[in-house]
Amino acid sequence: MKMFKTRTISLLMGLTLGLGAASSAYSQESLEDVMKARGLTQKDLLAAAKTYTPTGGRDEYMAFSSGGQSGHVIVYGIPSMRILKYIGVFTPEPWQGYGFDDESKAVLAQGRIMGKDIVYGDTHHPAFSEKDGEYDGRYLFINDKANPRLAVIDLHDFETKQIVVNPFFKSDHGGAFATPNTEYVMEASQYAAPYSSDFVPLEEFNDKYRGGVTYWKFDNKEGRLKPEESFTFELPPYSQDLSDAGKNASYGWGFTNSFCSERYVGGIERGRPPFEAGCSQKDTDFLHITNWKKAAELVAAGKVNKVNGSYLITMDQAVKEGLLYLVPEPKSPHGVDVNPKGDHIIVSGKLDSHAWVYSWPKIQDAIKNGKFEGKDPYGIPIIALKDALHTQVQVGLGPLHTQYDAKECVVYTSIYVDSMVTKWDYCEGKVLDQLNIHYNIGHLLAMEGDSVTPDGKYLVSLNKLSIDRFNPVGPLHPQNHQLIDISGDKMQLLYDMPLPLGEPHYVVAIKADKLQPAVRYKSGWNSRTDTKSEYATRAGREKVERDGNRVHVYGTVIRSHITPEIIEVEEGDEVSIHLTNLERAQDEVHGFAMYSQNVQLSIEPGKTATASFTAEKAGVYPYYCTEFCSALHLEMQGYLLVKPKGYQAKATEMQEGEQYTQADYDKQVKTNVETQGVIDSVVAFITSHNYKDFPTVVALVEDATDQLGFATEAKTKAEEYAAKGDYQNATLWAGQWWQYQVKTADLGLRAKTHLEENGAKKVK
Ligand code: CUK
Ligand code: CUA
Repeated sequence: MKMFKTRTISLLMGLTLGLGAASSAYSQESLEDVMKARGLTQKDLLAAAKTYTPTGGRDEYMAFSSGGQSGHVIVYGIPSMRILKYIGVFTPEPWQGYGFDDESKAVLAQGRIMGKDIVYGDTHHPAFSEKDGEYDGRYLFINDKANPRLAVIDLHDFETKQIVVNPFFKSDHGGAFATPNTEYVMEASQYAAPYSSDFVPLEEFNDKYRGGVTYWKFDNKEGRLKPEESFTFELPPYSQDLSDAGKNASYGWGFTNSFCSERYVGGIERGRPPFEAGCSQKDTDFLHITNWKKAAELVAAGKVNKVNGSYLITMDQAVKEGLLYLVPEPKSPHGVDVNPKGDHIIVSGKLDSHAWVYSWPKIQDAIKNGKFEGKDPYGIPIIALKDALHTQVQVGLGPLHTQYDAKECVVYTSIYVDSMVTKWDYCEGKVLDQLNIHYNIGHLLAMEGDSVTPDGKYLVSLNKLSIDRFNPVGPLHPQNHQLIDISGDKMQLLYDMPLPLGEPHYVVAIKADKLQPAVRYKSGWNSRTDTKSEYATRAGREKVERDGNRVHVYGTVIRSHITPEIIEVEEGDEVSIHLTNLERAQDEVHGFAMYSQNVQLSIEPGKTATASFTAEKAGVYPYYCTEFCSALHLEMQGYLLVKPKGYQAKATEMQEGEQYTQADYDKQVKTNVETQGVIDSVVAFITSHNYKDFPTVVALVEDATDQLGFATEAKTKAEEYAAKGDYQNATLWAGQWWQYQVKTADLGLRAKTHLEENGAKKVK
C-alpha cells in the first residue's frame, strides 16, 4: 500500500514535468522493408492508406449494423472499420447492464409475447429517422424477424428505449423502413399466419392465414412509437419480404414485395413436395403498393376498425378506397429499393439474373386510369408488368439488394450467386462495372444510401460466408464485411472486416458529424424513460428505507467508493439498490456487481440504475465496481450482509488489521502536502491558460473542484482526530484525504494534457 502511494506520486510528478515533450525517436525501418517483410503490393498500400486511421483519428461515417441473431446492434466506423459499440436491443447485454437493471428490464418487458420474456432477436434491418428524406441522426429503428417486434434506439445516448410487439404477425421481415419525415415506420410480415393466437389448421391457409404491413406511428417529439395510432394493411398470405417507403415523387406510398405468391404449403412428412419447390413455381411474384397517406386519413376520420386492439385496414376496405395494388415482380424477389427521386423502384429476383426497374409515373398512370390486367384471388387490382416496367437489366446471377450512388441513375446491386457487386445505370439500362467480392454477398450499404441524397464514396459488401478469409476459429465463422471505394469509375476493394456477432443482414451509415451523443446524463437520470429518476440520490443524502420486508437502498457511486459500503438486510427481504453516479467527468462509468444475485449495473455519469433481488439466503455477499475507474478501483467494494431472522450481534468492535501511531499520521500528512504541491502546479498551469474556452477542460475542472472539496472535508476530520490523540482514525482519514487529492490531480493532469494537445494559449 505504501509502496503504491510513493509510486503514484512519482508517476504524477513525472507526468507533470514530462508531458508535452513528444518522443523524437523514429523508426529506422523503411516502407519498402515493411512491404517486403509482409508481402504487400503498392495496391495494398494504397488500400491501407485509404482505411488506416491514426491514433485519435475519427471516422467520417458511423455504420449501424444489425446484429443478426445476437439481437444487438453493432456500431462501427467507416472507413476505419473499427467496431465502436454493441447496443443491447432485444437481448440482455451485461456490459451496459441491459436487462440487469430495473430500468432496462422494463424496456425488455415491453417485448414480451403472450406473457413470455423473449430474450433474443433476429435483427435484420436498421433504419434511421428522417427529416425531409435526410437522416436526421436522432433515432434508429430495427426489427426482430423471429418475434415480430420493432425497437427504438435513441442516438443521443445509443440506448434502446422502446420495444413494440406487432399485434397481428407471427414473424416480420419488411421492417424497419422509415417514411421521409418518420411519420411512420414500416414493418411487413414474412411467414403468413393467423392474426389470432388460436390454432388454425394449415388446410385453411388461403382463407385464414394472412400477411400484412404495419405502419407504426412515430412521435418525433417524444421519440416513441405510438401503437394506438398505428395501423396495419391486411395482405394475402404471399410471404411478404422487404419493404421501402416512397420518397419525393412517391411520397405517401410504401412498397413491399413477396416471394411465395403461390401460397404453397409444404409438408414432406405429409408426402407433399417441400416449400422450396412449391414457392418457386410461378414466373412472377407480387409487389404490394400501399398508400399510407390516405390510409392515415381514413384512420383519423374514424373509418377504420380495430382488431386485436389495433387499426386493421382489411383487403376489402383497402381495395374499395384505392389504397392497395399489386404489380408482378421477378421470381422470388429479394429487395425493393426506391431511388432518391422516388420515381423508380428496383426489384431483383433471386432466381433471375435481371434487376427490374419500375417507373412510378407509369404505375401512377395505371392507377389513375384504372388500367388493370385483373385481380388476384383476394380482389386486389393487378397492374400489368408492361404498364409498370421501365426496363430490365441483366446484372448477374442471384441479384439481391440495391444501393444508390451520389451520381444520378447509378446503382450498386449485390449479386449473391456470382459473388460480386454490379455497378449499373438504371436510366440507360446498362452495366458499368463489376467487382468480385469474397463470397455470397447479401446486402450492401452505401453512405446515407437510403436518404434522398446518397453520398457515394464507400460501399460495404456484407458477405454471408467468410470461408477462408480469416484465421480459423472453429466451425462457426464470423461474417465478412468488405469495404469498397466507389469514389472513382472503377470500384476498389479496400479492406476485410470480420464481424463475429450473429449474422448481420443490413447496415445503415450516417455522416458522423450528424450525431451529437451526450457524454453524461443530467444528474439522477433514468436513461430508459429519459426522466429524472424517482430514486436519484445526491451526495450525502444516501439512505436505507425499510417498509416491512421491502428495503430500498438509495446510494451513490463516485471514485472510488460505493455508498453505502455495508448494506444490512434480513433473510427474505425484497431489496432494491438504487445507485446514482455522481461523476461529471467523461467516461467515468462505475459498475456494480454482486455475488450470486445476477446483479451487474453499468452506471454512466449522472445515471441512476436499480438492482432488485430477493435476499433469499442468509450470508455474506461481496459487491464491487466492475469498471476500472481509478487507481483505487479495486477498493471500490462493499458487503451485503443478509442476516438470519432474529439475528443477535455478538462482536461489538471491528477487528483492526493495523494499528497506527503518530509517526504514521505525520508521514501521511507529509505525503499529502507534497501531493498538494503537484495539484497547485497543475492548477497554476490551467489557470494561466485560456482553459475556459475548452468545455472538456471546464468539465474536468468542475469535477476536480468537487474532489478537492471532499479532500478538505477528510482533512478536517483527520485533524480533529489528531487533536484528540486518536491516531488510528486520524491516519485513516488522512489516507482518505490523500485519495481525494490523487483524484483531483488525475483530473487536473487530464485537463492539462487536453490544453497542451489542443493549443491552449497563455493568458496574462
Ligand atoms: S435480408 Cu438477409 S440478405 Cu433480411 Cu434484408 Cu437480404
Ligand atoms: Cu468505480 Cu471501479
